[in-house]
Amino acid sequence: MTFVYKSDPVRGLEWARLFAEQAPDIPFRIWPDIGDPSDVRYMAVWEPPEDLAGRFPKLELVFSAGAGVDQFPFHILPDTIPLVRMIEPGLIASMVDYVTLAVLTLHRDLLTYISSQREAVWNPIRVYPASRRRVGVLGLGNIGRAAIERLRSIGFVCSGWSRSRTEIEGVTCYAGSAELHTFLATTDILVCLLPLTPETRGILNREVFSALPRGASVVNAGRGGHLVQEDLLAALNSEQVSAAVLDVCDPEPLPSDHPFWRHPRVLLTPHVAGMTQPETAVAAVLDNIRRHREGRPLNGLVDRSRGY
Ligand code: NDP
Ligand code: OXD
Repeated sequence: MTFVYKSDPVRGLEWARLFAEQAPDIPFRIWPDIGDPSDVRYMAVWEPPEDLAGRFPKLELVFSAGAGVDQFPFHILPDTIPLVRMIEPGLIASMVDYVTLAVLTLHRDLLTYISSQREAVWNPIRVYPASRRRVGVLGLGNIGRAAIERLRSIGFVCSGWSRSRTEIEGVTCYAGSAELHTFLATTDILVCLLPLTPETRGILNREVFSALPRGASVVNAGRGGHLVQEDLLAALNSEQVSAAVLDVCDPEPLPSDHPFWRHPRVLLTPHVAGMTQPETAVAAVLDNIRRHREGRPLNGLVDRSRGY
């Protein structure tokens, strides 16, 4: 009943140590050293091999090495084998840190100060309290809700938008496309924490930017496919959108001549907003293996018809 890990090999060594300590009965292997494929029961993988099910005939359970599963082609996995996305506190905490950093960067006009500094210009801008800034979060899942909790503790006024109706105390929550525009109209800093699905692809587009108050700003820590890049450039150029913090783009990496690299009102990071942390991820994975063995519900089971 081997567990195969196919993702960042450096963190894989930490997974191996943690498995040896906490689950010595489960042989742990790092791709491509997989041993006998017919011994493999479990796998944690970011980009799966095309012939996944054929190569591992006794596979019982597959974990995405991250929270997203848009990189996973569902058709290669029979419906009988559950696919589980990563829900683990270390990854969530790193995402919350990034979203906080991005929102504060925009709230405190840091991109303007970086440009001013390069030009040796002393240019103070009026400071407003966080309580005057409305942050709207697209996606109220594990990460969106945790980010809102932190932002509210700083004083930001938060609202959120999701597919199904969600209630969060002290937060105005909107649901479905019918309520998207009302949500956007009251959002100064828009944060995308959605999964990438056919419904959410291209959601950060001209129509959405126009529905924001003039001068609003945008954070995308979901997926590059959420953003229509030319629409953001147009919105930045017309100053409908004042600035953007982007952790994800399409393609990754962006070509070196892409205008985002040098745009003074874009802050770009190389898809590092959150990272699965071995210590907490291994605990979450082992918990799910126990659940699977005992026939209990899995935490983070992907609904392939919804795409997340
Ligand atoms: P969850 O599955 O827990 O939450 C997803 C949320 O998005 C839910 O609230 C869901 O609504 C909502 N949603 C999905 N589809 C729609 C839709 N069509 N319209 C409105 N709302 C929708 O995901 P996580 O919070 O764990 O992760 C979110 C995403 O963050 C990941 O899928 C990934 O893309 C991104 N991510 C990025 C990282 C980075 O480093 N940049 C790292 C980790 C994650 P409902 O509640 O109704 O289901
Ligand atoms: C994830 C990611 O989905 O790192 O976990 O993007």
